[in-house]
Amino acid sequence: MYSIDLTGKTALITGVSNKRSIAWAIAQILHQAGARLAFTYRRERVKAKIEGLASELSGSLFLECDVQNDEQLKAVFTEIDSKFGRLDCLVHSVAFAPPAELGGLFVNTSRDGFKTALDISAYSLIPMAKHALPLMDKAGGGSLIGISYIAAERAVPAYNVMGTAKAALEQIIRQLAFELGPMNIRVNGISAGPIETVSARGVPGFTDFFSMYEQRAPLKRNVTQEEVAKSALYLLSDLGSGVTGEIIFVDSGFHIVGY
Ligand code: 1JT
Repeated sequence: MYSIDLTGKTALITGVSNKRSIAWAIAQILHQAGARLAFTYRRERVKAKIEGLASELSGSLFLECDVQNDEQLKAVFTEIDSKFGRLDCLVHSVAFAPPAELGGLFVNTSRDGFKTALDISAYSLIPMAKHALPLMDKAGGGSLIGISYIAAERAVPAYNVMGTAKAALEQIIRQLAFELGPMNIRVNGISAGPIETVSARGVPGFTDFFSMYEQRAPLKRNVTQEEVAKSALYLLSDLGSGVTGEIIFVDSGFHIVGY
């Protein structure tokens, strides 16, 4: 019999900002599987919110981490090493682009907007993997995941520079999978369908995408955070042991449709 038991394992979860966050659904499912969790938050204001959410997840660590800050990134892993002594799973679920970059014309993408979007949404996985490596090596291996979107490989209106960032993220996933494979560290991505998170709600035209999936996707509905979390659990646990460098679509099958 195969089962998922993460007792004695530890996971670092980035990108929880509220109860609708994809990362929050992943945190809950990893907790149910028995993992000890560490959360990073961007600002002190968000810390209280995450601590409130995670209050039932006893033994969790809460660490400040602006992914654009090298010292903070490093400190997160030093802290995990001293409190947990190992790391088995890492969830990269952070993305940002300045609001002006989404919804308008892609030709108007600013140099600063491009730098910010790619720095936060794609580059950040590289130093995370670097610092996770010795901790995962101690544990005999590990599993990292990132969250992507179909705009990484197709032209999607309004998503603009975030599509550029997701394309970079997906290649970073493959390059890291190649480099960390010999240490038994797997790196994969989940390409999610549109989900009504707080960051998505602020995007002009987002609701149109929601109804398009209901009409065109094979499953004739949208996906939930929990459905993304179930695939995350598979990739982060031993069930995904032979899988690395892969991007799995959790999108009601939308990406296979040709009309
Ligand atoms: C960001 C935002 C990253 C919204 C995001 C995102 N990844 C997915 N979404 C939802 C979305 C947004 C658009 C879209 C489809 C889905 C907002 C803040 C910056 C980071 O267009 C088709 C625009």
